[in-house]
Amino acid sequence: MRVKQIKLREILATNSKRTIEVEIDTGKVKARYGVPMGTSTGKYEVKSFPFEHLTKSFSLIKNNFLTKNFASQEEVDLELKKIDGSNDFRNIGGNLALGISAAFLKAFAAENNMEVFEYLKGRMMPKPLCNLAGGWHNSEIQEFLVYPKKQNSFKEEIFNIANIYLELEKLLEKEDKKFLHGKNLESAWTTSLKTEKILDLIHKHFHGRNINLGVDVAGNYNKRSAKQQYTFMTKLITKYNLKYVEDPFEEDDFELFASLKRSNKDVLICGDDLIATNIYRLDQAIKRDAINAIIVKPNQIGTITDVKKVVEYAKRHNIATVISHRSGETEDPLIAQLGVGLECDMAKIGISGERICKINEFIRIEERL
Ligand code: 2PG
Ligand code: MG
Repeated sequence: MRVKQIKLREILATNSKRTIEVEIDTGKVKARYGVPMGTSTGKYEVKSFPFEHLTKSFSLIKNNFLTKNFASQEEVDLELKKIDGSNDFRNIGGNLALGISAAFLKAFAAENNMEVFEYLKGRMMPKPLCNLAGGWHNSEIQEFLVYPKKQNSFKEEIFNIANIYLELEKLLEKEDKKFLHGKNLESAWTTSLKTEKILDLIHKHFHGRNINLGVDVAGNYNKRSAKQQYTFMTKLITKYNLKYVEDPFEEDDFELFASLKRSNKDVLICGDDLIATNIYRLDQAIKRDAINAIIVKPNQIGTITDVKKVVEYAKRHNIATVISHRSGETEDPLIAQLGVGLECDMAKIGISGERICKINEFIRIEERL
């Protein structure tokens, strides 16, 4: 595939910060991808830069790319890595790399008259993993999450979770005197209730509704020591029957992840910042038996090929794969296409507000399947 035109533009993300979008034109099809951004970014993610820092590397890439004929996604991504020369896109920027890589993926699919999930040859609908409530990004528990225990249809289960989200609003109205229907960066309810009170509410009112309960701790110890954090996590898991715990410890604490996993065999212990969608970090985690689930965020690693590789590697080692949005998103629904195309087990996508772009894309894909 040859590209006739490639453009970089600055657009807004859902957090009102500026991000980038890459658009390519092959003469036959046009494709574009808006790159998301994290708030609690892990230190092992590839480097991202603001638009004004990217223009120089972009013109370099543009000149190079306009002269080439790419036969596959792998070739595109290899070329990006070659131009950059580092292992974390510190030269051209991981956000720019992903913008180009993902725009190419869409173009490859479109040139073949296919949707991305079809082009990737996947057919499995992930289970939605949705945050109902949360504090801000530095609170004790960043996200209070639910996902279906069993799923026949994605649509049925996402509607079930949406009902729960709306019922939770009513409960918060009653229980939280300070509740003003506020939402956080991912449009989950913000509440002044304490961690255990929130878990209590969700557990008590919704446990019979085909959902499992989980949390994303985002490695925040809230002034506890690592040992105290371990005790706290164990208590929450037991008391509220948590089935999913993301980043309960800091991003270098493989050993603590491993002991939590050892003593909670039926709980998904998920690595987000711990792994940063990086196959070498995943390999370390596997060797230490630290996790049984992995968050997959394309912009943590910078190319579609590396996303595919990390998902395949995780699957080979029986690690549940969770494709995920970022707190700062664009309206781009690509993660839904990737979730199905790569046959991920779950998709962390929120349940309200701007998050519906991904949800509705999943609904459309399911209809096609
Ligand atoms: C997380 C995410 C998404 P951010 O911690 O898992 O929910 O937040 O994009 O800020 O890393
Ligand atoms: Mg996380």
